[in-house]
Amino acid sequence: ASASDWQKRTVYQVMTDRFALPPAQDSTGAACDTGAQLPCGGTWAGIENHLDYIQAMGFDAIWISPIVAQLQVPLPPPADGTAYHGYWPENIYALNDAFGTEADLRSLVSAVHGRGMYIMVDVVVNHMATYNTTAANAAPTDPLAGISLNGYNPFDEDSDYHPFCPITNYGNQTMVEQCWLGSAAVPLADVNTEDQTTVNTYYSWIGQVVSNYTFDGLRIDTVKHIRQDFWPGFVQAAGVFTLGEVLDSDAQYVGDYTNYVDAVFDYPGWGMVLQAFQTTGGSMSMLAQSIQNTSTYYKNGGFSTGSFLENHDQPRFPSLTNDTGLIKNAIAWTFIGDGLPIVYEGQEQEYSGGNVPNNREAVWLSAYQENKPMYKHITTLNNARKAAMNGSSSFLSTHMSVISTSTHSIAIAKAPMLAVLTNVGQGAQGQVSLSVSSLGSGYAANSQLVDVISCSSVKVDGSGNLAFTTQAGAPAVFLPSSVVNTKVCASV
Ligand code: ABC
Ligand code: CA
Repeated sequence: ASASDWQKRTVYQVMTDRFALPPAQDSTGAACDTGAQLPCGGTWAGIENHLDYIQAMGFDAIWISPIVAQLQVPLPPPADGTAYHGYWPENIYALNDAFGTEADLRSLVSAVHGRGMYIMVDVVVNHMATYNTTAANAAPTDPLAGISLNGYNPFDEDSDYHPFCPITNYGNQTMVEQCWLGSAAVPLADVNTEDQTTVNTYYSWIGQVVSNYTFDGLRIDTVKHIRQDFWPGFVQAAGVFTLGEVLDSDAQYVGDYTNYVDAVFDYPGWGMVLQAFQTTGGSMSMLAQSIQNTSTYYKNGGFSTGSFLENHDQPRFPSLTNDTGLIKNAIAWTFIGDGLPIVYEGQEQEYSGGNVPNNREAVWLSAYQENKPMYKHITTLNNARKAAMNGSSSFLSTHMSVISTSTHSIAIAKAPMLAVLTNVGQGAQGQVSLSVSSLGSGYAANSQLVDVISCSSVKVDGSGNLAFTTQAGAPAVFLPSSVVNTKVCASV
């Protein structure tokens, strides 16, 4: 599937080890201590068994953890834990048997496709993980001297890697590309992607992975850690949509990578969303700044971004605030804009773990309840986006734009959708009145709109202004009444 195919979708991020136990264990459950950083038992068969839960929330795509065979560390594990997350490759030609068999993976992919959904696989090509017996508790020396590359496939020789150096200065791009991530105990041996044979190995590998399992897209790990001109050949060999991780808050720096992969996670925008909604004193103008940044620095503006509030690397939003008004607004941001909306498993259950590893709670501990407030909120937002798309052929090609901002609110149009986000918070005295003036084209004077969050109707006045009230600090997401169907709001 191409970038434009993916643009019509919304994505649920599954961390495979933490989403669902295999069907046979499902009813008994299992404890999962996030702090222990050990495998908790989630599998591909488990995901397949709980696709209803994801699809009923309105998602039509999933992203799964990396699938390849992983480094095994001795137990008890070192401080950075074990490879339960899948980001410690050791053999890229074998599957991670902790997640199931090849048949299980094929079965998952075909079940996803059978529902008309897409599946994106996470891939790691910057490094192979190593366990350093000599330096585990010491300052890093040359870890390759303390490890064996026996069984690594490919890249089983020291010369397949950049000479050891830890990344100590993220401002030094050569160091970012050619030195090593990871710790002294688990150094992530940096593959020598300056070498053309190695590059070709990765290109043919990715082509095989995609065609062998018929994946629809890729989430690419550590994109800023390989030289930019490695990526176009990789993207071409993959032949499907590529969404890259460039972990940085600088929009110009991150945006530049959209010239090399199809899209990148909007990490700069994410930082601004936190600043807007983390407290009721947050800065709403940050959101306007973020929209300006994407249009300035990203290849196709916001269309070349993945929009998210949480992921497996960052503290969950409810660990920063427990104000449900703020949480609902922050989640709404993901869905009302140009970026591909992505929700990390557990957001719908209002999980509140902080930094890694505490943000990787097992979803089965929630019993997959579908009546939770955020599950319903996300469902509404997914349905609203679908309704906007079905109701207007130009929704996807229309860039979001700011209509107005005030201390506590911002009105953002992506016609026919009009969102008014606020950080007044849940404690704001009952109902709060907001008004938006000069809506402009797309929202004609006297037209009838529905706020799909409260499922109430409001009318644009004769001069094109909109006045409405919101409760408990909730966001408002308006659609013309003509495009609102009973799936979005049962009765309006
Ligand atoms: C484990 C433990 C951690 C422990 C660490 C040493 O070991 O869990 O508690 O601190 C995987 C696992 C992790 C594991 C790592 C290392 O491997 O998931 O649990 O950590 O063994 C990707 C993935 C991530 C994955 C890997 C490795 C890469 O999404 O899940 O981690 O395959 C860098 C990379 C980024 C990478 C991230 C973990 O590390 O660039 O691709 N993520 C600055 C740098 C960033 C850097 C970040 C690290 O620090 O600029 O490049 O990310 O925290 C902003 C600035 C940013 C700044 C942040 C902190 O602040 O703008 O630049 O980021 O304001
Ligand atoms: Ca590298």
